[in-house]
Amino acid sequence: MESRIRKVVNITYEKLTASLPQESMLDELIYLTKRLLTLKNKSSFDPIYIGLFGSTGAGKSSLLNAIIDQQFFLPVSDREACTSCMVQVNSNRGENYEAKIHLLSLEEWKEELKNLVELVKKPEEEEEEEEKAEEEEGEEEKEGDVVEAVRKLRALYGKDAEARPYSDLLSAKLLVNIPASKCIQLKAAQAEELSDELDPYIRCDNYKDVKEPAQDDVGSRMRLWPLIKYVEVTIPKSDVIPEGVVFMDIPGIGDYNSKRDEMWKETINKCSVIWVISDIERVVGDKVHEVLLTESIKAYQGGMCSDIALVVTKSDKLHLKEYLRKRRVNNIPIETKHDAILDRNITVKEKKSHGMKKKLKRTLLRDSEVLHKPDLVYTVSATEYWWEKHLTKEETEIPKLREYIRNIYLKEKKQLLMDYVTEALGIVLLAENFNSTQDMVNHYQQIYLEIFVEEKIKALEKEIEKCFAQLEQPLNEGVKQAKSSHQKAFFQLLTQDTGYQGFHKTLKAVCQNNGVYASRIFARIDLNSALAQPIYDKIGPMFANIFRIQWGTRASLKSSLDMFKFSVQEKIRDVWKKSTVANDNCKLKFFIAETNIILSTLEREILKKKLDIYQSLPLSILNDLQPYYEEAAKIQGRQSCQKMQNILLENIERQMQGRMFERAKEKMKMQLQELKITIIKRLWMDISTMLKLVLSHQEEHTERLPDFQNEYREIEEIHEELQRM
Ligand SMILES: Nc1nc2c(ncn2[C@@H]2O[C@H](COP(=O)(O)OP(=O)(O)O)[C@@H](O)[C@H]2O)c(=O)[nH]1
Ligand SMILES: [Mg+2]
Repeated sequence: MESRIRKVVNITYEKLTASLPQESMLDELIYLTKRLLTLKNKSSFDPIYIGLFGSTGAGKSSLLNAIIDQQFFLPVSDREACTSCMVQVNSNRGENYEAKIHLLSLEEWKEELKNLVELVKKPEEEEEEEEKAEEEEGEEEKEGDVVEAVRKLRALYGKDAEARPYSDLLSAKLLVNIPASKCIQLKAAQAEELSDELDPYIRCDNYKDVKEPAQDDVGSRMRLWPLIKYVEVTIPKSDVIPEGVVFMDIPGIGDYNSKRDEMWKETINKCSVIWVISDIERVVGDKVHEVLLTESIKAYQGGMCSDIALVVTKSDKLHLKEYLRKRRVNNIPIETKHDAILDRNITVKEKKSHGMKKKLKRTLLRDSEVLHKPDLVYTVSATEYWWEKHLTKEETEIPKLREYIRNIYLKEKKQLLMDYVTEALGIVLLAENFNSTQDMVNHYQQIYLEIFVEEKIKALEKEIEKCFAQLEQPLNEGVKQAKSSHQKAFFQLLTQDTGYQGFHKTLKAVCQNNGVYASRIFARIDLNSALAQPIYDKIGPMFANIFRIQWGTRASLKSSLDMFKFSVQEKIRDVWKKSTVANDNCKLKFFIAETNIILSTLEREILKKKLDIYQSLPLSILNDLQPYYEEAAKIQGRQSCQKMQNILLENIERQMQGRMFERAKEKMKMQLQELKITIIKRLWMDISTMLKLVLSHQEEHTERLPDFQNEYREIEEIHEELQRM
């Protein structure tokens, strides 16, 4: 269907441009050609992003390899050996496997360097005692933030880099060259070959043995990893993954570097589907995936996400004897590992689906589509997909996930195609229209229509205000809640009696990064969002209701827009019927098609704006707290940890009791107000332009366009077929 419609659009364009006069084109013709050209050049539809969201080691890369049916493609991490950067997997029509490694610019690196140096700084004399204990402990906590910072510095500046001051490092030459393009491109004919090439860049385990700056090629490659911003890989067209699907491998906690962290957030928000990935041995009890689920629900609320699932990995990891001993119910006898795996899969699914539904219901609407999916939880095994030792391919559930992707893909693609066809229909109708010298309505009817539309837009503005006003009460309740609650997690962090010695460094990093820090030990810390959470908890369902796009209810923005559209379309049908002017229905059809396009374009823009509105709360809070973060970040010397805690606690408490939350609320309301104005302005402009095109008194043009009857019929046919699907 896509190629059929593209063909018609191309033919229409050729026909039109061939017949156009060279000079003094009428406005209508200019408009028409421009629209058609835009449509023709829309080379591919927006990709559909699927996010695999999980901690390092959860099995994301292995899962992706299985899904794309390439056993050795994305490097798999054995014991923390791979950097946890974001990886984007596309497919294209080419023959090759390609990778692009995007690097931080020198400026972006310098910004990170400053924070890293602070983090690894040697203790000043007064602090020494505090620190000594920590150093002794150091060896044990390999994953710590400080250890990671040291690794990065050593990779780029050589041995003992952590002992050098910032100014020194700033002027030092990096042991690697950053290519001017900030991008390294690799290409290979085979998946494995590319994987081998990619591997040294993102592996970071061997640097420790490299004492001296390795100037050779491989050594240099192995030092680049701290600079990687993200990696983009492209696989050739594949039978298992439809074109236009993009996978995003998203590490669980975000990133220390603010540029990367920004990207991390953006990426989550552009995913249509988010899979929270969790290891089966951790999924029960471990809380990490709960945090990830909360992040995903935020993306569902604020971003493009319309579907969430929990994918539990490594279902093959099972010790039969242990499992049997722990298993309580004995009604179904289990003898083989195969049976035990499947048995556990069922239990995990039941338990996790239940928990997820409970959590989703708290923030989303009861009739949200995601709550009514047959499967919320998948239990997969990437290893067994290749081995088939205990499980069949079907039982690894990899094919099931592919089916899932296919369904999402078809659903979204159908919608995109529908929009495209509707637009084509409108344009061809407009072209047909051009030749007609008949007026659609008489002069009075025209004025009458214009007034009608103007009034309807005014009424719509009121409706939108009413719609947004529904947030007022939950917002107020949220502010009240935020002020009175002691926001446990948040205060726990700040008042932590540091059982963990490196805590004050973490706290320092939190302050340096304005309250947001992806710590290896404490997972993601985001003080501003944590403070806003009680408000989010209160407004959640209503916010979802207002911005819902599936089944509009009376309370939603979409239903106000729909009502507006229907009443305007109804009116023009009415006027057209009563028109005394002799008339074909070509103009009427154009009008209907064009209003549909205007409104659906607007809806897509609203979806994008939604994110700004949703994020306005923590941004406003950050704005109020910034001076105190800065103040605390400067603290040095004896008992710096205690001092930092005091500054933060005192000031945050004061701000909380002051108007911080009210200001956040006002910011959100302001954003809503802005959205309303944008909607009204856009509608007014687009609809009056369209009315002018349809209703303006037509004079006999000297130019005549060719006949587009055939093209029109073909497009209409496709349109109907799509509707029946
Ligand atoms: N037994 C088993 N191990 C797996 C499976 N998938 C991944 N792993 C192992 O888990 C570790 C981390 O996997 P990786 O895909 O790199 O995780 P990522 O960091 O999330 O990308 C590696 O040692 C893999 O071999 C699985 O299905 N079964
Ligand atoms: Mg990985």
